[in-house]
Amino acid sequence: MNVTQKLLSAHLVLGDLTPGREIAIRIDQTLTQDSTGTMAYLQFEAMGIPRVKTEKSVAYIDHNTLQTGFENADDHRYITTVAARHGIYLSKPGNGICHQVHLERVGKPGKTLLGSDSHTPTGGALGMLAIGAGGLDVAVAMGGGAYYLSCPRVVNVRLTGRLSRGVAAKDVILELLRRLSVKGGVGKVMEYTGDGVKTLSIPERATIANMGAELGATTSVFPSDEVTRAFLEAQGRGGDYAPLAADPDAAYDETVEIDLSALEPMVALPHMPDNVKTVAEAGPVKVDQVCIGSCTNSSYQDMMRVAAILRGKTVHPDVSLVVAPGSRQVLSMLSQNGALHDMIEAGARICETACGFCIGMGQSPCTNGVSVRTNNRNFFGRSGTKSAGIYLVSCETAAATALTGVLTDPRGVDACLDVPLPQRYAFNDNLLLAPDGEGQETQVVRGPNIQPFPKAHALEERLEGRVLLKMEDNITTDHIMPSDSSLLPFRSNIPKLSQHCLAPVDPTFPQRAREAGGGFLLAGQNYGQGSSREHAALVPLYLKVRGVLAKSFARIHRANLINNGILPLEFVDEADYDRFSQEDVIALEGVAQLLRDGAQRVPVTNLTRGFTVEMRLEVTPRQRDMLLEGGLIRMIAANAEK
Ligand code: MIC
Ligand code: SF4
Repeated sequence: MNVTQKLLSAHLVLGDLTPGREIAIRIDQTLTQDSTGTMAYLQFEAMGIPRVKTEKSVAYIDHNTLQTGFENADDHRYITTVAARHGIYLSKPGNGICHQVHLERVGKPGKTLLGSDSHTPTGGALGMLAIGAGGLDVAVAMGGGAYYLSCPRVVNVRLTGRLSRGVAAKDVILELLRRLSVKGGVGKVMEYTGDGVKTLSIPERATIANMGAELGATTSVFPSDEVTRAFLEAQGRGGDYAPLAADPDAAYDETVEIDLSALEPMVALPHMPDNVKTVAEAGPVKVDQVCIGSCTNSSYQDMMRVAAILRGKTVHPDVSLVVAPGSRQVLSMLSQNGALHDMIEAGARICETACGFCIGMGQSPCTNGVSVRTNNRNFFGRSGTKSAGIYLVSCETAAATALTGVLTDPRGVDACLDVPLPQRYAFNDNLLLAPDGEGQETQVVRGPNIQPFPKAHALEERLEGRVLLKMEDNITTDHIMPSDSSLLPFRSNIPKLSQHCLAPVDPTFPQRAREAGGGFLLAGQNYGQGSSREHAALVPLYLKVRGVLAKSFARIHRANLINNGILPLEFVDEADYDRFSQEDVIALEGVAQLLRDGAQRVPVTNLTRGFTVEMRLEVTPRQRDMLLEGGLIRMIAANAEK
């Protein structure tokens, strides 16, 4: 078996490991972050389960830390109290970005982790099966329920050689994105093998596993080896180590070869993470801003390389350099060893250890600005400035660029980039609060910003409605439910969010959807890629969207639609997409009965143009029940009654 099969089979509670078939796995650990967590805990509360049933569940507060009003702080207080009441660990704001802290302090080789954040696969660096999902799926896992997924195909990413000086782990994943695209990983696990693996530290593996999310992959995994052992020991967690390796004769569904020695610094140009060129090909683009941090690139090793490049120099006069270390542990170590001083002296603006600029929580670039960043997504508008262009690079490229003011290949920098890994990290869990006692006496505090979430209703026999919006390929959840400093505070307020749904595609959409009393969406390939935010389903549900007609869907978003009773319909013949226009009125006849009968295709009639096409509605029996009942919560309630 390969590592993925070992992890899956050790946790399998339903099905067999045939790619494409539905399986269910037991979840050992969960994580939530605040911007998806508030909703996940409201849903967990609705299930009426007193105490989480996982080995460890952690609630992180790291996204909405820009407290410009009472809303974020209200969410923090709600999460703090709900965590204490239900046996969940709390990582306080200031402790760091969920994925970085989970890697340092919580993740364990051989375990499964389900997180309400699409970059949960970062944990794959430790030999975990770490998967991102919607908040509702995570709520179910906290209650001891299995996680259902389509059994992935396993890609062998065989690494040989060793990265040369100035070439980083980020360049490995950017190269994969260049080759495979943002949909290249859909339905697959990227499993890293080969001699090159042992040359990569855990934080470097984490960068690669993290950004596997941008390939659309179910997750990414590394073996757990001596490098893993050393990392866990240095974190004072040697006891958590367990070895995990593929069998010598392990089989894979596909193989991709990467010679680390042959890689060069890479950059993803605006506005898609797969729009990748070498830094040399991109040329000396003039830069206004450089932002270093995020769950992709904010480890101690990353930050020390940045400090080494900046030491004794000054940021270019035209550049604003922002540095946000990924965790309190990292920041604390930088402050102890003088690296922070080097950054400050060079002119870096040091930000809180949080998601910050990565999710548009501050540091929006200037009009038409060029911002070079180390995070994982450069989707249109995500930085908070629509006219800005975001370029994704490694920490080394970012730091070199900050000094020159133009996109710069870091291989020429005059600095020592060999950062010795600490024998012992400065760990301190005083901001990772353990839930004490039974917790049931804790009163859950809900502020006025916390509104009830919408629930679907049972599927009717006949659906009719207008195509409210026709969209192209690769629409992200940042398009569907944008998030920036003005909207993130309202993640527990669906009515408020609904005023901005799909606005980056068409600002008139929310009003038109309301006036039409709901309808359908029409999209191209890979609809709903990106973030795990369930809001991209909950808000359309609130606006009475009954189904999405698309060429294909991204994994997490498709699950979120079904969990919320919205039909994900796929064109059998992609050419049919062109036969539908915005404003066409369509109807689905007898759809509930067809589902009950186990049909995997349903007829969709275009009443405006007078034709009918077959569309795929390939759902498992469990998903069928969810759609018929009106979503996962109603299905759970119905099953409980039965
Ligand atoms: C993101 O990077 O887009 C986020 C913000 O972390 C999201 C979660 C969210 O929308 O709250 C993700 O990746 O799932
Ligand atoms: Fe936070 Fe950005 Fe990572 Fe999402 S991708 S978890 S917003 S740092």
